[in-house]
Amino acid sequence: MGSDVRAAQHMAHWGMFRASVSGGDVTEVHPDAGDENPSQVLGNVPGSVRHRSRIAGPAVRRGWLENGPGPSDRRGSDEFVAVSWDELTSLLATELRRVVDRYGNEAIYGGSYGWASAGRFHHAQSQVHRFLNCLGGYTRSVNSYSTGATSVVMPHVVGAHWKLFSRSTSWDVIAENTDLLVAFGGVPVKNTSINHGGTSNHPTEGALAALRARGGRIVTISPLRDDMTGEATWIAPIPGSDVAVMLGLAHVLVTENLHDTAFLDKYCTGYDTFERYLLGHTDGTPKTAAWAAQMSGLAEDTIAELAREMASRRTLVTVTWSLQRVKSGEQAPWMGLTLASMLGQIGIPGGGFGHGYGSMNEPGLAPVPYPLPTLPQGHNPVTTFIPVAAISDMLLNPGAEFDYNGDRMVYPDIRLVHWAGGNPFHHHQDLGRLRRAFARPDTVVVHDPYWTPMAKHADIVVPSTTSLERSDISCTRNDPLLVAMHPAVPRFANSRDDYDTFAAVAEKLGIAQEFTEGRTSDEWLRHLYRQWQGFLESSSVATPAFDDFWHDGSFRMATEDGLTLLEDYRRDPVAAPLRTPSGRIEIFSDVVDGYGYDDCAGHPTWYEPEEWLRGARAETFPLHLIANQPRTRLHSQLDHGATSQASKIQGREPIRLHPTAATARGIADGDVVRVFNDRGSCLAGAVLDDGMLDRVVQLSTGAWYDPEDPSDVGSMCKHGNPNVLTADVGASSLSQGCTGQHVLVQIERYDGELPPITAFDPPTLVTGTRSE
Ligand SMILES: Nc1nc2c(c(=O)[nH]1)N[C@H]1C(S)=C(S)[C@@H](COP(=O)(O)OP(=O)(O)OC[C@H]3O[C@@H](n4cnc5c(=O)[nH]c(N)nc54)[C@H](O)[C@@H]3O)O[C@H]1N2
Ligand SMILES: Nc1nc2c(c(=O)[nH]1)N[C@H]1C(S)=C(S)[C@@H](COP(=O)(O)OP(=O)(O)OC[C@H]3O[C@@H](n4cnc5c(=O)[nH]c(N)nc54)[C@H](O)[C@@H]3O)O[C@H]1N2
Ligand SMILES: [Mo]
Repeated sequence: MGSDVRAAQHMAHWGMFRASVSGGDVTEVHPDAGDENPSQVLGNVPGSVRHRSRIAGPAVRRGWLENGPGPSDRRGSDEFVAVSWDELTSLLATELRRVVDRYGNEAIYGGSYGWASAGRFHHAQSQVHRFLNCLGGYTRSVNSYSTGATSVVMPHVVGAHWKLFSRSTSWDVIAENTDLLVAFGGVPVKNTSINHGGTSNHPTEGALAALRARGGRIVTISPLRDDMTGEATWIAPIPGSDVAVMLGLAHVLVTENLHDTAFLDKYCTGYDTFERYLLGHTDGTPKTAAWAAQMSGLAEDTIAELAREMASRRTLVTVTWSLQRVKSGEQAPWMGLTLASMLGQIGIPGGGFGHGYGSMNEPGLAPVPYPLPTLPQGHNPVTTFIPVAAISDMLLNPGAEFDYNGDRMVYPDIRLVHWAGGNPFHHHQDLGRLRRAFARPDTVVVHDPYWTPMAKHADIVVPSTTSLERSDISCTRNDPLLVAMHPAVPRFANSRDDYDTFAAVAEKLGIAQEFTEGRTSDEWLRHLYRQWQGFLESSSVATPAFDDFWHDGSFRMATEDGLTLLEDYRRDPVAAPLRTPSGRIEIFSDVVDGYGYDDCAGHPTWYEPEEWLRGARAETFPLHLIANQPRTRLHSQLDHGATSQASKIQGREPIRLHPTAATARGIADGDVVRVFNDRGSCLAGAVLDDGMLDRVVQLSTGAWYDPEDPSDVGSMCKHGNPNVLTADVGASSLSQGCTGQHVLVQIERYDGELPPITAFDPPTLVTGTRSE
């Protein structure tokens, strides 16, 4: 391979860059000149292509190869046998055929949740879904781990949820017009590194600075001070108490007659019912500032004064997505919108409501007004689905009933799980339970470039290329650039593009023509581009020829600048009604009320969570762990990269804790600690920080799950994955959304001998007798 030093242009979810290459790997990354604030996550890329954790060739779990398909608790501890590509594709085709013939397509779980890589054609989920659709369909998943509660409740409340992000008030409008930004969950700039499908600029920090320079004030409401960078007033309620704080603010508005009744009358429905609850007429508890202070640990005056200030200035209320990734997660965005409605500034530049500023590099960025090139996924005739975070429930309880968004549904009996581009051992809660769940199906198929814990739990392991090894086109809804992703390096070892793998399996199954339509991947890129071009031409938008685009490297699309969320609706609620039953903002939803759930009423409601500091569980597990997104990487991706590794303490994921909590436990900065509760335990490296509540600790997601004893499902994770601790429960009967953000724990100094990190070592791989 030699030292072929060039600089191929590439797009990752965390930014656009050029990659210098030598010896078949990336040696340096050069952020795109157009990016005003490039992400440090780029630092994980050098060395990633040929890292020892890459899967070098097709592999099959020994027990599966020897005994055939069937449930097995050896998943995750068995060794693997290296096989040829021909053997792998034959085994996979035969097994898919067996499951479809014997149990029907419903028995294949193809939800395959996960972020995979940027690039519209090689997008792993699109590939696996298209492939399985050609085979006759699969049980799918709906919603996301990101916004599981929001995506179910907000359509009832405002008739949409994506629109809240993709058509949110733009950063420019906020910088120019907002006087007071009240940010529940802060605006953590670390998270604005990322947008799905890539992102060419990072304007958040600049926008916040411009807002301050204009005299705007920022109030950040979060257990962690650094959820906001730069000058701001920091208010730290105990985690999980935000809805109580918002109710307290609302109570002050009503009792001091500061709420906008004209707005509530004209644009909302059901405010009166909500107000009776707020004032305590329905449950005997007025949600006063004093009550909210008691729930949240804040001072009563802090709440009352903030409410008055909010009513007196151009105020934007924003709620991060983290606030809905908890039990009763529907309530915070619903109540945030209700609070903004009471202030009456929705649809006015710089006022109103926002959801997800600082959660993703999407809210606040201008959207592209037309569709983007997309690989068609075909039609799935199987109607069975699960809310995405019900994976363990489904696998453990076939035939059991569950609630979801007004329906009573039944879990299918899954025989084969097919995953490409996701890592459930990153994303799911209660990993011990997940391991028991993954022991149930007959077959688990995983495509990944790396020996992630998910790949180590598979029966059939399909080595994928990384996006750096292939050509693709990237773009995303709230970014102007369509980008040519030029391959930076040759394919690693015996890996293959997922597309080529699916094409080979499709050939063996007799569905090659349906899947490939006779195109190679390069032909698909041209095809998708030309299709998109044709669509734009019909709207009189000029685009370059494919070859020019490919050569130039990018094409700048038009964007809709200067948006204000729900501006149209405010201007004319009759001409531009919301897609709710009433056409208005539903502070009270008859539909949700009609479901009769005891954990999600018809209006925003305060529900005491189980995992919180004021509950009974805190007597045993007295620290509130925030399992938030990692600053140093995207989820579990490239955890072995330089930026991620630089943050580790003795190889373990850093856990931040307050000096008071540390001293009480004899823990010093840099010590390794054991974090535990009744579900599991992990090691982590202590970092002392007084910018947090003293009973809060913070351990981000994403350290590769690394059990001390892989054959024991409850084994301690040596590396610091917080999902060994989190509860596998849905947000409510309405959404069943992911609740991984919060969990109560206890911590102690770890004085035992430190077990070595083995997460990035490939499993034992024996060479099979068979060859290509
Ligand atoms: N406790 C707790 N848990 C959480 C959260 C939380 O707040 N707290 N947050 C949740 C959220 S919001 C999310 S979105 C999820 C994220 O969970 P995931 O999206 O599952 O996490 P990733 O690490 O991004 O996994 C992507 C995988 O795709 C692989 N990959 C990359 N490119 C390709 C490709 O081209 N082909 C194939 N086949 N594979 C590829 C990567 O190597 C990686 O293993 O985690 C959730 N989990
Ligand atoms: N660098 C980086 N950026 C990312 C990701 C990543 O993995 N790495 N993942 C991306 C993805 S897929 C998603 S969905 C988004 C997720 O976006 P979010 O869900 O908004 O992100 P988190 O970092 O989990 O949480 C944001 C902050 O909320 C605060 N918080 C937690 N609980 C509470 C609470 O009860 N009350 C209040 N007031 N604040 C609380 C935490 O201190 C935390 O830092 O991030 C995206 N951005
Ligand atoms: Mo997410």
